[in-house]
Amino acid sequence: MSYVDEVIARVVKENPSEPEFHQAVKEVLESLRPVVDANEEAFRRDALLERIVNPERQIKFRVPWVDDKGQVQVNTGYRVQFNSAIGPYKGGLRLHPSVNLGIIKFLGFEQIFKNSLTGLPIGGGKGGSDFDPKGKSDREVMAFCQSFMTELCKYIGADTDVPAGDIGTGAREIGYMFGQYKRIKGVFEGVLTGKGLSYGGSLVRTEATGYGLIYIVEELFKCHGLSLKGKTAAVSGAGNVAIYAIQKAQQLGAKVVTCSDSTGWVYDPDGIDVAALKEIKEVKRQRLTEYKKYRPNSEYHEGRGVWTIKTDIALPCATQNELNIDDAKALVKNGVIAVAEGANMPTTLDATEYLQKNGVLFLPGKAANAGGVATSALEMSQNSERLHWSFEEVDAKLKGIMVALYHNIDDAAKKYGFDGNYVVGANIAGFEKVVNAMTLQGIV
Ligand code: NDP
Ligand code: 2IT
Repeated sequence: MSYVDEVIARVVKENPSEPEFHQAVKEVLESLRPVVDANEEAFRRDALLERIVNPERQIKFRVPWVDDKGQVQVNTGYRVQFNSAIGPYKGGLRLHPSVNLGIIKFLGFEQIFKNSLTGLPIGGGKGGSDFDPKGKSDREVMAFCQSFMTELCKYIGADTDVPAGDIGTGAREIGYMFGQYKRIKGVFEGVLTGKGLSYGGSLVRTEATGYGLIYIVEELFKCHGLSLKGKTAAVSGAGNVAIYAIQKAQQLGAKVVTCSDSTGWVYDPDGIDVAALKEIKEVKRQRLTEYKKYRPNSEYHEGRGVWTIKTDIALPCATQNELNIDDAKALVKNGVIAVAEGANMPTTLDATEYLQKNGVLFLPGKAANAGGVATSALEMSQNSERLHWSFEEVDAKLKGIMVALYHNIDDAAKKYGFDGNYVVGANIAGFEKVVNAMTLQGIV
């Protein structure tokens, strides 16, 4: 059996009931075959792949908090510190009832390669809890965040592990967590990113993942003699990533006609109204059923369906495995040109393969959504030098990072004979830097 196959089999055996983690490991290791085959003896001797698929540390803890009725609730908290070869652990905190160890491990594993691709000195980590912020009062969210941080603060720090937002964790949650960290540790430091602008946050961090997604699609299009102007796009999700992807796509002349949330989806033939979407989701925290009140010409449908609409570009920005093989077939049938992942692993493995085989330009999440964590690293830099950069300065740096990232993965794909396969390109380019750092640091 090849080394890659052996390690995949071992991961599946040793981590039962973690299908998302298996999926992420398979996708990465499969595409590393050319590199691993070329270095098999040395990699085997150093157990390189076994080390890369095993987190350096995983922390699981109890999070008790009191709800508004005086009832004690208990959630489970996680932080997986996956790989610190190239910098302090860095990655978001997901708050969603579906969270379990396998999901946090898949996200942490992806984060290693994504963070490497940004070109910045950040290692890979991820955390979160099965707490559901939906329908909770601000006081309850604060109670949860304070209890969560009371335990998490023992393991993180500005130079060791720097969490940030993800699904369910936005500016409000980061604020409560930062306040509690500072109170317990007595230190004002850049221990979290995505902070408010009044206490050390960076301009553009809120917009960064969505903007970065569109910047890399713009570069992909440019290199294929295409333009975003006049193109139509389907977006899924209606959260942080989706909202700012829609905003930037529209600024650059594309028309985004869909968005979705966990219960339904919207089709707006005139283009999604971003101001209305922000009001509904960021301010009022309501469901997308409200959208029709702002835009009477739009349609709301229960369930899922954004990928059935004929568009030039598809941007999955909600969650893992939300674009399956049937969706991929519908997109191809409708002549989609490109799919770029704003979310982490939103496309199933067979759907990815189908899209690529049918000539669709496909940008994987670890490349396409890296603008968020890249800007988090820029927030860390600003915190370290105790300075605050302008919007234009951060935005220009973000754009530069996304353009360089595109060429990095494009070059890596070409170098190994997989021209145009950005999954292979991203995995190899991300892996090479981490492996180099691990090798130079010895067996740790
Ligand atoms: P948000 O919580 O802001 O938004 C998530 C959106 O997706 C919401 O509209 C939510 O619906 C919907 N959604 C979440 N879970 C499901 C589900 N199980 N089924 C259907 N819809 C769902 O999160 P983000 O926008 O921050 O994150 C979206 C994706 O992007 C995630 O995969 C995340 O890991 C990834 N990502 C985020 C980055 C960031 O900087 N925030 C950076 C890189 C990647 P509802 O409104 O009903 O809750
Ligand atoms: O998946 C991701 O890259 C994020 N949720 C952002 C992580 C970060 O540290 O900014």
